[in-house]
Amino acid sequence: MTASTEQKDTSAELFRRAVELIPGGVNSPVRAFRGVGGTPRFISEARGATMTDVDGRTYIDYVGSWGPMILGHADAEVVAALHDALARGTSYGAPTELEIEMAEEIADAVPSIEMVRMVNSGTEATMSAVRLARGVTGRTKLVKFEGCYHGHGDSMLVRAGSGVATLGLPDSPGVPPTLAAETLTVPFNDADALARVFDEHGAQQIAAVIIEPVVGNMGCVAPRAGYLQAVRDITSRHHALLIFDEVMTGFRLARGGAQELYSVAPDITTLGKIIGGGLPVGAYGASRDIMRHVAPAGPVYQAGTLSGNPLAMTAGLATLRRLRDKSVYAQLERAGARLCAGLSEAARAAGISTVTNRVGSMWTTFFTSEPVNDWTSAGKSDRDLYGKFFHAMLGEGVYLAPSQFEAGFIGLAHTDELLDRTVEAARVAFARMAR
Ligand code: HOZ
Repeated sequence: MTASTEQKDTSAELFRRAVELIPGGVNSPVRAFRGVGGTPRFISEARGATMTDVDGRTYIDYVGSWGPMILGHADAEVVAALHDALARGTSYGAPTELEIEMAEEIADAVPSIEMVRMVNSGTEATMSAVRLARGVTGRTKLVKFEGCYHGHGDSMLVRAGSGVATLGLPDSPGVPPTLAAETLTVPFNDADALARVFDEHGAQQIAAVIIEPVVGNMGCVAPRAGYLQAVRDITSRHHALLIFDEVMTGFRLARGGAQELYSVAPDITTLGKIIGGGLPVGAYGASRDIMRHVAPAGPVYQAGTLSGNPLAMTAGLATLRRLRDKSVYAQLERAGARLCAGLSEAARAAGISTVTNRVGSMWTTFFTSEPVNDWTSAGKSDRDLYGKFFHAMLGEGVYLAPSQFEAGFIGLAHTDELLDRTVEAARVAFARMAR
């Protein structure tokens, strides 16, 4: 290739600068591309279902900021609402009516939530939910599931999915062993294993069980029929609280999240992503009886200067109000089915073994021939093949999660034409991989 025809790689130049100043060159590990090799694309703008990098290459985007962009990037209504809000100031550190409207919207949508506290990220929401569960029950132990990820709080970084799994890290240094010992782990989709942990560790010690009701952080993994109800029954029997981490699934799988889809009510729910419409946000909510323990109503302390931030509330409300129209979920279901059927067929045609898991608009293609329903089976996926697929798709203009252990997200801006283009790109990618 002559110098004049060489493709510019401004992303690589920016990454070289970034690694000098930011650990690993990124502000969140997975986006460093270590799970797939190569250097991350630096993004200059995004619109609808596409993102454009600093060299002007445009990609059909299935990361969607890891879930929030259900309406698509730079949605006109969200942007207009934000413009309007910006002119009135960006943060007050004092209450606003917007926060009440957000709480009303969430309580109206999510069956088990009567009261809600806004925070600034999903990590903050899960940390706060676990503290609340411990405060309410007076017990200390937490049960989580192998490969589930609930942010980077100390109690949750035990056998975690997402970036921890992507980087193949053992449990993180910096988490005090005494605290890690308070977290017990069991396989997802195995109700007997959960029952055994309650038998072995004494129901009196276990404050809560935290679960992604549909896992996104080992790739997309659905609960088996009846599994979530079994988890509900076991926790109720032992008077432990059940926390559904719906940071990914909330307002995505249904307006009321996975708990609406599967008709299972947790005690505490954590939310994030979509409820901020692309701005930093999280929330946790529960019955009045549980939430009255949170300060200043009760003694369980949790606070935040930017909590309920007016810009985040504005973007979130503009997004959530559009999701009141439940036909959006039928549209997302159709889009998910169209994409995943196409991807599976394209892999089959190329003779490549894949399993594509999907619930609504969350999906993952695993490179394995066995069903993927827990961390052990997800871990059998061929990550080298995923990396090849990822880069072949990137070359064809499709931006997938740069890790096997993350879900893909479809939004309302993914038109049939874009979905079909993605399947065509996959045909090319799989054919290249099969050579
Ligand atoms: N770990 C998050 C998704 N499961 C976000 C990763 C990122 O933003 O890089």
